[in-house]
Amino acid sequence: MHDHARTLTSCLTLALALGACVVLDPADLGAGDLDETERGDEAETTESETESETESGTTETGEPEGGLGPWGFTHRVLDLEAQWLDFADLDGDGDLDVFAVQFGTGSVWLGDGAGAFELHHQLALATAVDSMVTGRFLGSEAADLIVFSSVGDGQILINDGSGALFDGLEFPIDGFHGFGSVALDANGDELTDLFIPQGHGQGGHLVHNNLVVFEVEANVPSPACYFSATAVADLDGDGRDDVVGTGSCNQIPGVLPAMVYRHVDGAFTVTQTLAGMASGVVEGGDIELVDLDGDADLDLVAAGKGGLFTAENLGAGTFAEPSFVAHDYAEYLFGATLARLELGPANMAWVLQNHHDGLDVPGLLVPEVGFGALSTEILEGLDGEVLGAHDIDGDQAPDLAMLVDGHLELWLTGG
Ligand SMILES: [Ca+2]
Ligand SMILES: [Ca+2]
Ligand SMILES: [Ca+2]
Ligand SMILES: [Ca+2]
Repeated sequence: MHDHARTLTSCLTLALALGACVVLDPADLGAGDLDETERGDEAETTESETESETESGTTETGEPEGGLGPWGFTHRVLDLEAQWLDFADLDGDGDLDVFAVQFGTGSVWLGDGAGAFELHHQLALATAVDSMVTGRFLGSEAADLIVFSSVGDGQILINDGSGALFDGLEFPIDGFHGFGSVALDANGDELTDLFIPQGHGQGGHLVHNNLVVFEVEANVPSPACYFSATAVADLDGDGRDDVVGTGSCNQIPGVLPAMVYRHVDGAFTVTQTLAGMASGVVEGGDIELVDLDGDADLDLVAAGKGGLFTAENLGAGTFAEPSFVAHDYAEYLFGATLARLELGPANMAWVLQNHHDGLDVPGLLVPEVGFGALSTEILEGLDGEVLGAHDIDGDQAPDLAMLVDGHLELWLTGG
């Protein structure tokens, strides 16, 4: 176990753009308090842990019925209830684990690398949670978390190295925070920093982390009224992570661009603005960076109205103007979540879902040769919220995670 007081500085000072500042007593984070917290959690969670131990090995493996079954995916309904969850390797064994939130309690479920999870640790949360970032906030190998609510402040959860998390500190956020922060290494020091996208014209904030002392390094404009999605990679190879973002507005203007943010001459700034060619709009949907053409440069994919935008990375973090590839899944207009899967070796496709009422059947978008068109398959039997695509079973191909009636369900690539 790590020395919990090892690297915590004498205080946490978090000064975001609007001047919020919190200073905490390091005694609040001492090892004694952790032990007390752990004992308390154990006492409170004995029943559910026992339940988990008896049921963790009995995750139901159903025969594929619709959904991704025709593409060779195996369906699993897990005995893992949550209002919200996300994936990260929390015990450092290389297998993805789950951090799940249910009624104010956060639970760590350790993955076995084959699609089953076992309850490992629980703690009470100070805030509601609808997004999280993971990273090396204290410089230790194990991933720490910062969990966020779109309507309130965040909370830092420190990992003891085994995947047990203990209550760290509040992470106050001023302003709208509905689309989640992203973790990145903005200065190459291998400590995890944050990019905080906001709304209401508040732009985005690059927040530098120095052992959980956070300070705003740069403020940048948002692509539109709101950031709707962001993606991170070191696009220009300078050792500092860069950001691409899309935005949206309540009233759609003529052009909603995607923006590229990179470090130029020591400043984090907008280096490119990309508007769609076909419709003039790159709107509201998810964005990701993936190599589409096999040249090892990460290209850009964004969900737009009635299709996907793709933009080729020309090298050094500069993109060609986007191309629009229409699909015929006409109901999926705004705010679409994209989850990239592989239907075979190097054969990518996207599950597309938006969150509008009554539209909970995701569609599968399959590129045709040369990416000139996307065929659409309605995925009957795949009801629920798409959580994302992650390689959960360790075969290097992404699996699909969904939240269905408050339970985690998986579509695994392997048998
Ligand atoms: Ca793990
Ligand atoms: Ca860079
Ligand atoms: Ca490429
Ligand atoms: Ca997989």
